[in-house]
Formats: sequence, C-alpha cells, structure tokens
Amino acid sequence: MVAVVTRRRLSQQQAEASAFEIDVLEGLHDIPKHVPAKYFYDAAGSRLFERITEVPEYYPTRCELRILRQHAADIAKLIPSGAALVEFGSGSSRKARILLKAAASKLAAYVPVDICGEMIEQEAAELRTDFPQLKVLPVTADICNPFELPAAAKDASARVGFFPGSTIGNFEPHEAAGFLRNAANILGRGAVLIIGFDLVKSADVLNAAYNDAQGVTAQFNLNLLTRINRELGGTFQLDTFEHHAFYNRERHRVEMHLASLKRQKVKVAGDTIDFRAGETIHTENSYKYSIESLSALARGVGWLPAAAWTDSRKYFAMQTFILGA
Ligand code: AVJ
Repeated sequence: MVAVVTRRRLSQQQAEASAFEIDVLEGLHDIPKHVPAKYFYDAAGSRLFERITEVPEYYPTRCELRILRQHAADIAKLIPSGAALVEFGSGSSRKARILLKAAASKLAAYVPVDICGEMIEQEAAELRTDFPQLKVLPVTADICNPFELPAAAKDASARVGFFPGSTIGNFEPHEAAGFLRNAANILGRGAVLIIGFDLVKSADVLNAAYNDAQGVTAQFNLNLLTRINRELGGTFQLDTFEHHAFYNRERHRVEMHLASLKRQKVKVAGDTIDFRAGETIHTENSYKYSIESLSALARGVGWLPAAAWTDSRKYFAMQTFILGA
C-alpha cells in the first residue's frame, strides 16, 4: 500500500517503468508464466511490428487497409455530421487518415488516444498540416481505463469511436466487453463505434501468419526479453528461448509463447525466476472473432451491430455498432 502511495508522486515515465516491473514480476511468478502483450511495444518492438505488417504471411494489416480504402465512403456515411472521431490506440493514425479523407468535411474534431504521448503529438502536427480545417486533439491515456475527452469533442454533435488493427483481439473476451463498456461511457449518447478485427479462419493461414519464414515475428516476441533485460536488469539469454506460436482452435485464439530450451534460473529486478526445460512464458493471445461472436459480445454491453464489411477472402472485418438507448 505504501509503495502505491509513493508511486503517485513519480513522473509519468517512472510510473510506467514501475507498472512494467510490477506486471512482469507478477506474471513471471505466476503459473503458467505470462507477460501482458502491451509490453511488446517499446521503440524496437514498434518497429518490428511495422515489419511484421509487411511480411507476406501476415495478412491482417493489408486486408484492413483494403477494406477501409474500398468502403471509406460507406463508412463515412455512418458518421453523423458535426461528430468527433475518437481513435482508441491510434499509433501512427495511418488508418484514420483514410476515414479522415472520406469524412473530413463533416467532422468537428479528431481525437487520437494512445498511451505513447510522444508519438501522437508528432502525428498530430502532421495531421494539422494535411487537414487544416480539422481540430486534432490528442489525448495520452491507457484506453483500458476511463479518460476525459477534450471539451471540443464533448461538445460535438456526437462521438464516433474507431478501434482498428484487431487490437480488440489482444483482450480476453471479458476484457473486450469491459473495453466496449468503457468506450460507451466515454463516447456517450448517439455514439457509433467502428471496429476492425481478425476473423476465425483455417489454422494453416493463422499459423503461417504468426510464424513468418523471415522470423520477424520471432524477433518481435524475443524483443520482450531484450526489453526486460534492459529496463529491469534481466539476465535472459536470448539464444536459450524460442518463439512458439499456434492457433488454439477451442479458444479461437493464436497464442504466442517464449519457451525455455533448458532448465535455468533468470534474474529480473533482483528476483530469481526458475524455468523448467520447455516451460513457456505466455506473451500474447490474439483472439479471432466471427461477425456473430463479436456482435453477441457487443450486444451484451449495449452496442447494436450495424453494417459490416470484409475482404474477398473473409480474413478480416470492419464492423460498425450504434449505442443503444
Ligand atoms: C497488433 C495485436 C493485432 O495480434 O496480430 C502480430 C500483434 N502479434 N504478430 C496481432 C501481433 C504477432 C497483432 N495485433
């Protein structure tokens, strides 16, 4: 309890480092071992993810961009005139730009929300140049928690949420429901929500997408250990851990793990962690939904499914929801 009170006084960067340490130690002392997937995205991890989106086996980003480009005008029609567009976990705003081009004239504001403040401030400056009439109002926040919208977004005729990238797949289904509830509270009456998500499909396609031949996904996974070594004084030897990724059919998710190739002890932030030979750290779940299963989840927390679009192979979907009264 004392530690929690003191931490409140720390700078944001220190507070984030502390959350990382707490979450990593808690996860590595748990059985089975796990680390939250959000910690993949340090500078190196973000660059590796960008490279993943370009490997031939990883289809989601290309599919989503194709759907957005093809249906931007239809999606824009669902945006009420004078609305504010709020993007959850906006990153580089690459996908939002497609919507902004199609809907800029009817939007009162664009509110990119991301945990990485530096990234969105930089992006905001570029968006202001490219869309001079649009108010770009970035918010630095963890999208899993409640946060305040800027006044101009609260005063807009309505708020439209945008959650692309199948980021929703990183949540446990109950967390995804929690996120949707949080989004409903933040966006309020008359809200529309646009979600991009990866569809359930053949295990072969999924297994290939998370085990690319160039090994970029393996590097992305192992980079988590590099980050722990650097930021938390870890002693992970990277050549003694191996990337494992597979589709878990029963749970509709791709799991990523890091498997210890031998029995060993590793130090992290002064603690000793024991590994059995073959024991894994579960580093990510990437849940796959059908239009029906995501609709059911959303309905449960008050969002009514509206239009949905998919690519020709039905690999990926973009679906819109309207907040019920
Ligand atoms: C960014 C969460 C959508 O789950 O496919 C890519 C992350 N992990 N390859 C996904 C990821 C391994 C990605 N998301």
